[in-house]
Amino acid sequence: MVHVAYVSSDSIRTLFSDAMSRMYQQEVPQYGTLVQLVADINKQVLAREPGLHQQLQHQGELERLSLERHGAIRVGTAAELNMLRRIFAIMGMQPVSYYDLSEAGVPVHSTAFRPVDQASLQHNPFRIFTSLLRLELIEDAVLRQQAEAILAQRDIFTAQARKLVDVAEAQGGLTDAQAQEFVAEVLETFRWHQHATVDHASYQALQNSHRLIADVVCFHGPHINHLTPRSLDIDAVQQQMPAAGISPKAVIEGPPRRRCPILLRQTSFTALEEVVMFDGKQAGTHTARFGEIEQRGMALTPKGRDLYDQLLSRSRQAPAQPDNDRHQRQLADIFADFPDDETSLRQQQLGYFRYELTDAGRKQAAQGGIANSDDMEALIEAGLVQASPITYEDFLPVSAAGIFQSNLGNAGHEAYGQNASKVAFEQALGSAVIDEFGLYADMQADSIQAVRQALGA
Ligand code: OOG
Ligand code: NI
Repeated sequence: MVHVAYVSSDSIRTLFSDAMSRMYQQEVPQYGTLVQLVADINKQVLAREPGLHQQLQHQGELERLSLERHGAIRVGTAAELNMLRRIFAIMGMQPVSYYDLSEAGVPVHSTAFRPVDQASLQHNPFRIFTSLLRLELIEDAVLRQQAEAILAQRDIFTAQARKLVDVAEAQGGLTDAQAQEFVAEVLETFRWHQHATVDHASYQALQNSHRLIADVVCFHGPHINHLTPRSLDIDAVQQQMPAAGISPKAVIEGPPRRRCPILLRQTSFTALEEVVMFDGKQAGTHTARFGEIEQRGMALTPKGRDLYDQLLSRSRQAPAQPDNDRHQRQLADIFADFPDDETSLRQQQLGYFRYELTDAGRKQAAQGGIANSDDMEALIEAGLVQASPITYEDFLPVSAAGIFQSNLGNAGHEAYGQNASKVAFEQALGSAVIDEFGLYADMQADSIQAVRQALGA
């Protein structure tokens, strides 16, 4: 029997994220400028902070630094979301977490497709924040039916992409040639289309209901609306963007700058106004596509996340500040209540950590271990074990809403009356979403288990 080798899903994801990056830099030249700015600042930070350089190297994150980016798309139907789940699975990306944005006046709910195990994350952590339009939130019944009818007519996938998904699922993988073709075909789904699928009046009516609805409904496909490189100093990027000719949103979302970074900080540049042809003839404009930067910190436990949510909501009740500097100072004052050293974060079980033997610990293990290898804090104290924070790989709904909003212009929308609808989302998706806390807890538990096994007498 001939043995056919299939390409790993990790490699397919890298092919895909590279292709996306190339396409987006061509489509949105400012994104290329942003990537360059982020890379320059990352280089400066690594030169300035040897400790951080060493930590990233130790965690295997140095190689993935320039690879790290996320993207976002918005789809209109359950069938589209369902097909995306099958496509992303071939790239080793699973749906993690459920995000309800309706509370923030954005008529979508979302998940993030991303790699989940340690080795795959290290290989390439590329993820796609994927939102499904909630048509039931369009108040006007006639408009709602019109939107449904328009969406029912489009197929956002090429015939060959559909065929290759079937092939991959049937044979359990793709050959090298098939993987190349699969990535090229899937890329078509995320390409920008200058021609809207509707006339200008329909676009305007949908736009008036909510700008996001027009963005999802009036085009051939879910154009990638941003890509996001990973920055090691988001404050510096925010500050230097204007000089590079990029206009950033007013404030950085998420927690303030800290000694021990937590969760995720994000900022973006505002959307481009692009020429669109309606009905093949009438020119107009549409704004949807932008660029974003992220800085990632430690994943928090449910207890840590509660504290974060509490402090964040306290900061949102405080008076809005006119600029990012003052916003950050106010945030920092409020977050003074969040411990900012690794020992406290660990001992108070606010963050997730990966435990491993030190050189002394390995020596001890080789000499037969020790009687009590259960208490990680005692082992750290004894110099046998070290702990390093586990990086947060997910998203924050309040920050995501801020990113959405900054790119929908000033025409905000009040909160939608309906509640989160995780069940409906999972039904559309065709599977449950994975609980993010479970993933981090497992990583931490596995590392503790490995230490105990190695040290146990
Ligand atoms: C997604 C906005 C959310 C993030 O990084 O939080 C997001 C969108 O605008 O479609 O990408
Ligand atoms: Ni984003």
